[in-house]
Amino acid sequence: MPLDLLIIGAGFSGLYMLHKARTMGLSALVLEAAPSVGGTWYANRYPGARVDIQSLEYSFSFSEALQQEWQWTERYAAQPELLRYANHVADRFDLRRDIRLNTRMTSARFDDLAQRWQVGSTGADGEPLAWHARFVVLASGPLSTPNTPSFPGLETFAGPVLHTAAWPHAPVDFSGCHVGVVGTGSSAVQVIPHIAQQASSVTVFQRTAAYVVPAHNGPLDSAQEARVKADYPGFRARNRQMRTGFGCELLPNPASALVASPEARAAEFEARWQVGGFGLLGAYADLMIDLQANAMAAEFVRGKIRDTVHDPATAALLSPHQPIGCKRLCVADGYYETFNRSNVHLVDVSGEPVEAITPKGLRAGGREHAFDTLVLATGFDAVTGTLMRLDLRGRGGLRIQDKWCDGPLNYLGLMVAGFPNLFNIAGAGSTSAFTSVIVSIEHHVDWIVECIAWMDAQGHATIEATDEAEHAWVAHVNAVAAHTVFLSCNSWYLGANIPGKPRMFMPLAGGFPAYAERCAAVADQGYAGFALG
Ligand code: N01
Repeated sequence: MPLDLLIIGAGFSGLYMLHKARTMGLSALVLEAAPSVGGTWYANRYPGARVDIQSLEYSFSFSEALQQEWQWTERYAAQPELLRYANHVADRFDLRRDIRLNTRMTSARFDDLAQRWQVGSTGADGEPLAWHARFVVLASGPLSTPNTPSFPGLETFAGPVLHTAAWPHAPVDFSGCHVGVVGTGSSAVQVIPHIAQQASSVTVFQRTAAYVVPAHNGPLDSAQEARVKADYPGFRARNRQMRTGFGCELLPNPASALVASPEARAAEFEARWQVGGFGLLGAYADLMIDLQANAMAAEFVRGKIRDTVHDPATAALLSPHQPIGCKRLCVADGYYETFNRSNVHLVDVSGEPVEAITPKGLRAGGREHAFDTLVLATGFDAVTGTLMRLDLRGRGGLRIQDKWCDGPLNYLGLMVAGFPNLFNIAGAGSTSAFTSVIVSIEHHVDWIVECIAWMDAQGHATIEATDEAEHAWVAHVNAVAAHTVFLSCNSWYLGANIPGKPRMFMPLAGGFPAYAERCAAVADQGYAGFALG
């Protein structure tokens, strides 16, 4: 008997997909390459790793019992607590019996005749295993394939090379070490302050300066927790009305930055800076759609950098020039302050890129910088990287690498023409990258199971995006992006962080409520834009 659903990945997406499938009476199995559930929160265990959205909002809403019983200790949970939460969910809903850990999916082919997927995997001992399923759900995460730049000489480095996205499980002791860190994105700004407290020296190699807003993390305020828990469903519903799926306690200001007085602007930015987190980008309605308005918020943050960093030359180097929020805003405490330490040095590699890693360090601009431990905080081959490494074939043997040679075509972010009965969670073409991803995950999973229930009720065996719907959707994603500041910098949203990757703006910047409405309308219209077999 084929399974109803084969789910790839046991992060938050895979866990909820399995739970929801079961509640609908569907047979489902999860394949997970890692030895644990938790996905991103299993792999990204560098010191300082924590979520950049408040835990009360970055958590499951599907079970009132779960959201009442779980107690977050901090405003922004750290990686160990998030991993405990994922494990708790797995236990609480008895999910483990249908999760195969240490099992990596290697291939998936759609069998046109049998109208089902044939999936190959390898277990921990390398033993090949085959699966048959009516539907495959890719719950493998948009940020799950680390990006290791192909620096010449990387393999010659004499000391340890650590990647933030594949951090060792044993604690790393940096005492007495001289550490080189490449990268200044979300992972780097969290890990650098921690390493700096332990290591003898830290040299940070910066290609693009990042905007870092404070989290003001601390113990979760019990009054806030009580208030939210008194009406958690209402809180979740209000968040689902937000473009980002979170932040309902600090509403976006509908006014334009361009008409506000300088004093009013400064006060608005300052108030949001004091709250911390992404709310700064909601200070004015035009910050993400108008470069002039955006520049006002950018200058406010540069002012904060100048106020914080004692050395003016270092402050200038740490000051970003791209529009704020164009690359994902970083949320962390103590990043800029770290550059006031005498053991922390900043090296600009924007004009003179890293030439080579040498046995004793790194060469850039003709100069060798010595260190004994290398930390790569160089991010991910985001959104498509994991799928493009799979042997994934749709109808007629169509390879995903051929289908996506110019970028990830998709419809609603959920399905790809030529790949029937293959659903993608939090993928290209959805708003997930701009939301609290758990809100997006719950939305995608609910849509998928409703779709399958409808297909079963109507007697359909297959569902597949049409080419027309797919092209129209990708055109819509591009058109929305064209009205924003997102195309004016090199970000992973665009695939620009990976040499040779096709440039296509992958996430939908239109806001979660409009996206959810569109998905619901498609379903209400009998799955318009899909071919049903
Ligand atoms: O990766 P990134 P990340 N030479 O791509 C640099 C989520 N996340 O792991 O900007 C020199 O943002 C690169 O430089 P540039 C979150 O969605 C969330 O930090 O490309 N430098 C950049 O500075 C986030 O957006 C959390 O010029 C090179 C850095 O490496 C996403 O994951 C925490 C280089 C990579 O930054 C990715 O974040 C962590 C090269 N050849 C991550 N190649 C939270 O929830 C790359 N770089 C808080």
